[in-house]
Amino acid sequence: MADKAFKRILVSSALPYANGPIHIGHLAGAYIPADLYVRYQRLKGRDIVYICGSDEFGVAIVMRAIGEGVTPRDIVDRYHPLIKSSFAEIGMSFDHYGRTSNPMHEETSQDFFRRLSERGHFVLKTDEQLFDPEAGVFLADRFVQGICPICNAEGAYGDQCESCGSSLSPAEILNPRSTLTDAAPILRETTHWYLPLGRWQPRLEEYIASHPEWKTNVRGQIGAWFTDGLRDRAITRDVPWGVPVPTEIAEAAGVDAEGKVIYVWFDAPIGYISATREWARKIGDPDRWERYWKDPETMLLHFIGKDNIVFHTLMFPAMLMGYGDYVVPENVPANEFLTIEGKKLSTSRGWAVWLHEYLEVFPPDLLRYALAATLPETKDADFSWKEFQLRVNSELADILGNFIHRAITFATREFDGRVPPLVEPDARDLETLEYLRKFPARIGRSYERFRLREAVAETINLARLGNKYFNDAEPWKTLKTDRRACGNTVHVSLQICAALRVLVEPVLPFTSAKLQAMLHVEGVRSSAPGGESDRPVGWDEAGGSLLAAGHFVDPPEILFRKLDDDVIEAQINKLAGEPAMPYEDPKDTATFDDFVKLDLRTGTVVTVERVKKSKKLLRLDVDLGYERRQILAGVAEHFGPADLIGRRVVAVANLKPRKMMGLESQGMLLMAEDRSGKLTLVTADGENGAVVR
Ligand code: B3M
Ligand code: ZN
Repeated sequence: MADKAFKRILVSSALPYANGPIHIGHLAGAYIPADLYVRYQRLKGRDIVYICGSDEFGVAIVMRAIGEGVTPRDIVDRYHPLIKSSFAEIGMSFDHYGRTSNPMHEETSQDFFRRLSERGHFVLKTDEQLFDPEAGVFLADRFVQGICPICNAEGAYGDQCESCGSSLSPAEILNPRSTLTDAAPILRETTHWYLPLGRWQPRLEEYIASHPEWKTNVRGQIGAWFTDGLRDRAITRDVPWGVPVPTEIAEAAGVDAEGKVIYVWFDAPIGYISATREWARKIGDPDRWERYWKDPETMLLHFIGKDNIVFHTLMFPAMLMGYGDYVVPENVPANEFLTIEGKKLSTSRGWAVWLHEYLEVFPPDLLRYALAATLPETKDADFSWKEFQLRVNSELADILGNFIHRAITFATREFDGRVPPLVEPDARDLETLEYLRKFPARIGRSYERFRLREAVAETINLARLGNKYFNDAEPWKTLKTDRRACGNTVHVSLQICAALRVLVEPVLPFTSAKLQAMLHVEGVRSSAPGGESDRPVGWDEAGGSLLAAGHFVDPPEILFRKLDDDVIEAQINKLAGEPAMPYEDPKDTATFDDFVKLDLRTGTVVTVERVKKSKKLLRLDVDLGYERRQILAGVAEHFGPADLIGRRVVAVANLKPRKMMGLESQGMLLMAEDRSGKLTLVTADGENGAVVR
């Protein structure tokens, strides 16, 4: 499969949820890698279409809306345009950027649902699901939070545990609470459609086995799913926001269609298809999308982050096979996660670098380059502002920018900006030209294998080669002693500049455009969507001689300015500083009677130990004067035993005991949580057992 020759390529990047802006973790996962790859392929002259769009359904959007007291529509209408424009500014070269609330998407998703239903690929099940008695709604996915049954971390969501990455269902969550009201959910009957993935396991195993070339991080995760055995996946939800289940299907099944929507992970990948259909309509060739989805000579590629692997490698392929006629993904080059300054990225703690904020300060190419050079391709990788500075200053400015600047400056000053002819080149000239000729294929090999970091490193190596050649040839000396040799050096150096103008385009498209404005290389293809794809000079030609003798180049402009320490410090401080978080909303009024129901007592912490196999829980013994209590507190990430032992605390002493990890918690300690999530202990003087009121 890996060697099959394809006629065309369809590339997608994961559809970002339109519930917040884009940050660099997103970029490093699914966007920068895809854009580099796509631009490379466009320069190769391949027939390629690049699709993305906003994922506008799902519980994540609804939760955000509830949190802000607005409608889901308000949320997506706010973030879709922001995401779209920041993508454009960083140079994402989508052929089309759609949104799943578009009519084309509803139509396409319902068509899928109907066809799979007609073909008997669904099962209908009525069972008891978690229901919030206070809010009066079923608690799908992220509406439930509690303890992870796999790793015992607290705060696991109904669909996924962010600590261990396990994918979960709400019913599996231990000690579940409603994220809407904090109520303990009750069980209530409801009917849903399921995709019995187990039926597809043999075919999926065969499919995955036919792709030994996939990245090991991807194959590893899939292997674990197969070992567990694929289970039925619910593909509908009781939430008021999503693609409606087609009424006639609900009616035929005797189910009330009201409020039943298709699960977001069923409709979102179909978003790739509906966006391709929108693209085809946009270019005035409405049927053209089918070629990219149904012709076996299409190579379908999904660029995603690691948390989306199961949906793209198992669930979506099963849906495509079930529908029939569709191609299945040829590769899913998923990336691992990006940390920032060594810490896990967290949007709620403000530990993130937001794309739209970055763009207010720096040019887009710097981030494209810095991220491409550190992509989490095989394991998690770290972004640090110091490394960003170092890459900009010592790679982009000192190597790439410097080489181009000195070569063109020399040509302008000593040869009136005209490319000198190559006359009786010496061994060094010939060797360098020969080396240059091989570069496109050499970098290309890395692109073809999705080794984008390597591709970018190789690209900079060409500028390194240029610098070395220029230094060794010493044209400032031969200028006086051997004008022919000097002209040859300038000739070869300008050819390297011209090659760079093409070869840096995938990673540095804006810089490449500036280079074009200085060098005026003729007939070069464009890596932009819908750009000049029929021109003679593309990737494969870039290593040849692109500039004829006598060709005129303009004086150079500075391509990269070095970044000063204070600019970088400012970014580091911003990251660690005040989180851009709102204060928590004021709570509803409580009566005095409500308040006095709580028995608040002062006490002293006498023992503290970590609870085995739990990242978050500490077990404490607290002396309340009249008795000792065992209290479990989910604060192990904030405090160690030494921070708490001997401390005077305030405890809720009449809270109904709760079991966690097999231990009973007989109370709760009061703490204050600030907007960044930092906890401080509430303390009190006086004797143990004093009543707080
Ligand atoms: N919106 C999840 C995410 O942003 C989801 C991807 C959909 S891709 C079809 O991680
Ligand atoms: Zn877990």
